Amino acid sequence: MNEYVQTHLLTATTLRRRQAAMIISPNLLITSFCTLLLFALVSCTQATPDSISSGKPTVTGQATENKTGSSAPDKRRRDSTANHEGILLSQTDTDGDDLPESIAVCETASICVNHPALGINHTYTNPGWEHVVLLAIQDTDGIKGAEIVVLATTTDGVLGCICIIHDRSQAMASYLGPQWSTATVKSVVDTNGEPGDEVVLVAYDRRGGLQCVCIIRDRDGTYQTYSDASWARVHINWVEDTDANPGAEVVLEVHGHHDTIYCICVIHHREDRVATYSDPRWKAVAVQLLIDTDGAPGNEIVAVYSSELDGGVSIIHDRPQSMKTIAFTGEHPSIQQVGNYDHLLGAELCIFLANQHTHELINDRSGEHAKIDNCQREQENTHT
Ligand SMILES: [Ca+2]
Ligand SMILES: [Ca+2]
Ligand SMILES: [Ca+2]
Ligand SMILES: [Ca+2]
Repeated sequence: MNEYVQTHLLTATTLRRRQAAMIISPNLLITSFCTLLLFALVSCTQATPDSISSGKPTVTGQATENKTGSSAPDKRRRDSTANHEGILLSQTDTDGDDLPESIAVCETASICVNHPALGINHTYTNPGWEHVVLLAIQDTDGIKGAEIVVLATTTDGVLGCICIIHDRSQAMASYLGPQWSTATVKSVVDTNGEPGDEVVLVAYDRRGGLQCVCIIRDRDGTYQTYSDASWARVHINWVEDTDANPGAEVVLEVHGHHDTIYCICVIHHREDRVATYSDPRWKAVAVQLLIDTDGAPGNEIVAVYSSELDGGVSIIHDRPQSMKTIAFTGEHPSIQQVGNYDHLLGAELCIFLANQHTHELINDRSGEHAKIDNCQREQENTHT
């Protein structure tokens, strides 16, 4: 559970990242990419029928608004050494006047917003906070000016809130579910196609039990929770569009209890539904990449799975909600290269079969796979 502790949330590099999935779990992403690049062997066996279903989210919650902004001059020293995580300093327009404000964590438990044009500071804090991490500075409400997303920890060492500072109105919206003891923000990105970026997070209770994957819709001050009794652990490495409808989908790799693989589940926040993809052959499964493989709208979710001796590749078409699994008996295929081999829309997957020491090219459109000498394309200058 240590990986979920909020102190591991962010690095200073977040400022430059476009997506919070990258922002907040750089290690996870790196792992994924390494898996891809190193052509790690993932093993499994047969391909079988898919189980696909749709679910509904369970609960909604609401923010509590605090007018905690103050215009007192900031006399406090910025303690940069105490804030080795999150964004340390940013110059971003927070009040919509097109002039950049200077936003920083001051001391360890306040956010200071300096308005050089006005010559004033706004300081946001709460008496119960011991530590704050500045997660993102993005528009979350659809109104001009960036909001400031922070994670506050209380003096008891538990989650104080995921708070969003609206500097324009000097208000702070506090998001905290009843059982949220720690939380990891995974992404701040538009998930519903409506103005403003949503905050995607995973919340845990005091014992480290999964509470929810939650999406804060700051525009109307609510959050939506997605959870299921069968979900024991979730990994979120991808928050990207999969259905060609506005807004990014949240791709979950869900483990059930007793460490079984439960599903690759996709949250469609725009429609408040969860698409569930699973296969009894998956003993281990990992999403390798999202890419269009069929030439039809929407990126496919490409996963490699393994069972004991066998393995395969599962391609999820999230827009039509279908899944195609290609199994390799006695092999643990690894994806070596992905690209447009046949010059028709959609990428092909070149895989390596270690036992036979052969390569195969998977064509998702035809559903076929065939041996290929190697993964080099005829002309490496062809677009991918
Ligand atoms: Ca805004
Ligand atoms: Ca939105
Ligand atoms: Ca979408
Ligand atoms: Ca597609």
